[in-house]
Amino acid sequence: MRLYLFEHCSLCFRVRMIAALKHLHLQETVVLEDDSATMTKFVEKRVVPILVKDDGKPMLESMDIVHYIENLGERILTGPERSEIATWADRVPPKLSLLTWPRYSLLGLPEFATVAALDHYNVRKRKAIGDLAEHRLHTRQYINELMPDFEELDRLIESPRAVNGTLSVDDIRVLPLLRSAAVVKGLRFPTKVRDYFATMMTHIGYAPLPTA
Ligand SMILES: N[C@@H](CCC(=O)N[C@@H](CS)C(=O)NCC(=O)O)C(=O)O
Repeated sequence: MRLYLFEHCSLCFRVRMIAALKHLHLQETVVLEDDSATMTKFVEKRVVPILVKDDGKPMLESMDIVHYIENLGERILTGPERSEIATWADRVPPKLSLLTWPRYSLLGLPEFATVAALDHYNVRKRKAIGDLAEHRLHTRQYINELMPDFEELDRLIESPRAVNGTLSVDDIRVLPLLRSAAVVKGLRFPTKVRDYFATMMTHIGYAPLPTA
């Protein structure tokens, strides 16, 4: 099976995470940010993650792909889910994107390997949220606005090896968002969040992304 992804994409990391937890090796192709042709070759729109299964059929939607992989062989996400975690994971991305989107293109990631790909991303994101450098100037304010969310998560984490004590879909919701947040230089996770992030990333064999 082959996963088409952007390195910075947290939804793509959901898929990489479940594959790693299940010790399942996925072939990976990092798509250049402006390479719409590769994405639309499988599906009618520009989107990643795309999982191309062994039978050649493409699959979309990160959580559908997670469930598909989870159901191959013995299940690993056997723990309970908590609605507070799902609510947290729905609430945080819009705030987080003001910190992360202006930074991803500074990290030397493979989807930005050409000037055209880099420009494509910067133009697209500027259209979505405005001037990226301007947003970086507001870093301290945005971090301060996010800290209550991380403090809430700190109170919710039950174990550094699973947010609810036993691995569950909630871990797939949370860890990729922490991986994204960790690109922000100056954002310091509270203790339990930091331990959870470090333990889980080591467990699945991924280094954090660079910071900026
Ligand atoms: N609901 C989809 C959303 C996927 C999604 O929004 N992917 C983003 C990258 S993180 C994307 O492909 N955006 C379109 C683009 O880059 O043009 C999922 O969970 O897989």
